[in-house]
Amino acid sequence: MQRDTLVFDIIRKELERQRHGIELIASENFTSLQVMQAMGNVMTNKYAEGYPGRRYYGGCEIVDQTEQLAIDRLKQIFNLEYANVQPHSGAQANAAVCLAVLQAGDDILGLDLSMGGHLTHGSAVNFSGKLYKPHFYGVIRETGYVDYEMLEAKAREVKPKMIICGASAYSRDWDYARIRKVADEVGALVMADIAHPAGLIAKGLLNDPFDHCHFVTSTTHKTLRGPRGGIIMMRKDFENPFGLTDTKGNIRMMSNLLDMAVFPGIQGGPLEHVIAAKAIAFGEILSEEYTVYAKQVISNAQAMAKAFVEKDYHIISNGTDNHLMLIDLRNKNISGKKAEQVLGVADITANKNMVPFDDKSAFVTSGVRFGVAALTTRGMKENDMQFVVNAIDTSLMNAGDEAILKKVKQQVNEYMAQFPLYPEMD
Ligand code: DSN
Repeated sequence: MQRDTLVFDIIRKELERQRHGIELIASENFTSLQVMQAMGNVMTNKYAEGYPGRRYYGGCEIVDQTEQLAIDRLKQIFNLEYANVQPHSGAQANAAVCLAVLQAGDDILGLDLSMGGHLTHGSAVNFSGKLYKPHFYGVIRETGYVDYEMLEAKAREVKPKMIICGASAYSRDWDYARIRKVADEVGALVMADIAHPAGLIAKGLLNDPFDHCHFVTSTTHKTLRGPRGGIIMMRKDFENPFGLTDTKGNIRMMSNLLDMAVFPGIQGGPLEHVIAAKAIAFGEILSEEYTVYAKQVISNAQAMAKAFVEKDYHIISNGTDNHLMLIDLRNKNISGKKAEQVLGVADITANKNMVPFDDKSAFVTSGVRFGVAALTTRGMKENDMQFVVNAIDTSLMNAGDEAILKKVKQQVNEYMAQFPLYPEMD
């Protein structure tokens, strides 16, 4: 076949875009070259429905090795009894847990999407809000912290089958023990979705959810810095408490029900090339180098938050424990939508985000979310955060001035040249 230069030229442009800009999308990161190389190889050719050692296709003995390695390394990172590395995404991981433990119409309780939660935690437009009966808790208006009293009151009122904790725009740590306590009281299971802070939890820099939550799910491409994908984990396997059975009517261990929920429940063939890349990323996470990285992520986020506060930006909860922060722009007279667009002109990539108790729609929003996982991978340190905040502030305060935005863009491009990205690709 002729080489498709049209597509490869576009890919090249994306590489240049990533190199030149300031990447602040909290859910993004830059994988290592070896993680990317593992994603583009012959394993993409292989069908491997089933699990290592018990597949529905011949010729799986080699891909079994990488999948087993990914499972073993993930278990080592978080000290687990069970890991499933096949979910194609975090949403699939959450869907599989729901399929394994819930019946259609069951009550679930999660953090409201408009308060920092996630689509798969019960949103009306997602399977989780369509198949199950969703209820929500929020954050405290004055402090921006999760309202645990509201969570407990809701749990006692609706007696959900599952309480979901975790968020996509929440900068504080979680009290998993408190959530488990009320869950036990009302007979609920607990699922923690740690997609955002997983890499920081891996290194003990945030509270450990595993002893308190029955299930823990994550993506692998945010702070974990692996390929795009999902995972499901349990520190301890257990017999399902709702008497749910497999197709033969047998009560099964949760590990078994979770495996069956991923395949054949919601997915077909696993992406063995991506699983090989997950194995590599998990190996990297076990290294001392990654420990240094994870600590730097938190230091950078705190330096960035401080610089924003000094410029009178309103960070929800007034700071951060993790890699991200959510900023309410209402005192700056610019919407999240406009901020995202203006920053884009200056080669600063971020996303508009609703803030708690927002008076604007999800398409406009009053807020913007910033995360530092990607910039930290590029080698930026605390003192670089001041440049980033200055560039953001200058852009937002001169939103209508093309000449100033062009100048900021030029400064951004020059600054980022100090932090080479994938030099091997030249
Ligand atoms: N889209 C992801 C995020 O940006 O947080 C969540 O799915």
